[in-house]
Amino acid sequence: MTLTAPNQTGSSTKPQAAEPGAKPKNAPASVVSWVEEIAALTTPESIHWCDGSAEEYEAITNLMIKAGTLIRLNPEFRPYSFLARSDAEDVARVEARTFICSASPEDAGPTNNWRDPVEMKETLLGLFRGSMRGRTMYVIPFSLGPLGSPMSKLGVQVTDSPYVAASMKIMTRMGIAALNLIGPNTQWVPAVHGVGAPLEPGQKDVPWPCNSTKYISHFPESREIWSYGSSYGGNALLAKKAFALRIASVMARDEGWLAEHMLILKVTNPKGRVFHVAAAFPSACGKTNLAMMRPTIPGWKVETIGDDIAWLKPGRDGRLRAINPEAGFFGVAPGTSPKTNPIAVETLWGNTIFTNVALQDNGDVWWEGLTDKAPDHLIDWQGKDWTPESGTPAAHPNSRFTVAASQAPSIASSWDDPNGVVLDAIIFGGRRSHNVPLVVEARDWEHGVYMGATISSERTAAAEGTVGELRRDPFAMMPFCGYNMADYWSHWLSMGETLRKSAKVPRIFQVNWFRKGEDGRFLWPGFAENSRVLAWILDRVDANAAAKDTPLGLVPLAEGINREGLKVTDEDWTELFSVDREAWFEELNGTEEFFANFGERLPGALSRQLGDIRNRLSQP
Ligand code: SAT
Ligand code: MN
Repeated sequence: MTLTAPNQTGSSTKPQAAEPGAKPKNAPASVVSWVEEIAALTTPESIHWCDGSAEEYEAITNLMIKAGTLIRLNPEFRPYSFLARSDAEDVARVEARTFICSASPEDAGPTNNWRDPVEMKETLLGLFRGSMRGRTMYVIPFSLGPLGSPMSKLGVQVTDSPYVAASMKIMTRMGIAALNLIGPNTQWVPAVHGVGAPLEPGQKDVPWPCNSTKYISHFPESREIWSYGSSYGGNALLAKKAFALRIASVMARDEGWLAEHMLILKVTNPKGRVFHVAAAFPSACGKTNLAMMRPTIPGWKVETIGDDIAWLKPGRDGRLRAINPEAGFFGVAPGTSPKTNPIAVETLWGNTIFTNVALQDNGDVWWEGLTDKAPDHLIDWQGKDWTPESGTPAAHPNSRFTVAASQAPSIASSWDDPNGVVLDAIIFGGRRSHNVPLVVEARDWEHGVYMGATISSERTAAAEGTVGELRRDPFAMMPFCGYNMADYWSHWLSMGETLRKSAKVPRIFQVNWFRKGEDGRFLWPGFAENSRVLAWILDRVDANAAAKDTPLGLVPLAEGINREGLKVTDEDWTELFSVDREAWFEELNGTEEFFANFGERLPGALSRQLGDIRNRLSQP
């Protein structure tokens, strides 16, 4: 059997919901024939077409409570909420098992795991054959982006995991309304997900079925996703990193837009002027905290549009517009507290699926950092008794909450505007204890692309390698770019050309909240105080703030950022922006080595930018 990408023909009459779970009347022929093909391969016991209704969500979660996959939390503290505990081996995205299967290895590039698409398809067909036996296959039509928006894309995921089906209801616009948008000529992305745990007749299921063999495979040319063996996060919620970043980045390259690993903010200044900002940060840089920030400076207001992914496209006026393709947050729980992120804590009042956090004796959840003092007794993420003496984390470090974006008290009313919002500024961040100043403005778009391409962050967890070691994460897209990273940089450069021709181009900035002094102390308080830096950035956009030219770019004057009420001394301030030439020459040598991995595909503009910085640093 050969599986082909679905053809794009279908019926012209709108689908209508039938009995719960049944195939909708007039379901698009292209979807029906693909679903039949996958069912013939995987042989599920039954097929459930998701309509996306609240009743359906309730039925699926009830089913999981019976199966032991979900525990209902105490409604007194956490109404309409659940706890899921994963298999101990299935707790995070697995980059080593994530593949880009383009026809040519050069099109995947040196930063991706490449596999031959024909061989990978054969492997997957072997693994998926009969793999859904004894299970229900859920068919999940979804829209990435507001329903019917010209910037949105459609997809259909099949999965034999009810946990994935329920999570997709929160994370995307899912169900009959999305299916309705698939016409005879509509492009949609097929995504196959299987836990890889067929059931023999009468065999008792486990709460979190999965397989030790895992493949998260992307076919950029045929725009398909196949994922096997894991039900955790981006491995399984295929609308997220797999579609909205890896496949979408390829679509964006071909269609002239950008699919980015960025949060989106709406910011209003004291004069009432509204700005929109997109920002890319590697993991462990407080991206969710920034997305939900409550500013400390008077008169400024920050609202959330997205916390993880942004699709950016020039509008009819030529200006770059942004949408959040997702409809929910899949956020890391540990470290989220009333101090670090009060808005996230408020968002999680109810209607939330928690995965791998700890359970309190009162039926509510807990994780490290939520309160200063841990409760005396908990059930940990593996279902075992836990006390503060246990010496292990009660919640898994990658434990998560899944919650609708609309539930955030900080959500902007424009968050699902089908026309998107006009971007004024783009920010690139990283976690760097040395070298990188608190904030620098790029001289122009090309310099900004260099800033994005050279994002790097220090490792914070031993699990990721040596703590403190530098990890390069260009545009925070290292694991998420669906094609050659150097081609992606060229695409960013050419987008600058396009934007410059017809309109105002967003200004680009680099930030670093994590610089340390000689004494090892953080020089900047971070968290909500980052609103002061944001204010300078937006004052720059409005041409109200002065800046000083340095070899690295434009930085604020000492009085340019309001430090009232902060313990940041004048010496700290100087250190936050100090440039150690020797250290910077080393930094540039490291960047040059990194760039060399891309050979001839490296855009000349980036080598030129590097040379310019070296020259400016060499001047006395
Ligand atoms: O699991 S996700 O890919 O959704 C989140 C992450 O690991 O970045
Ligand atoms: Mn992310």
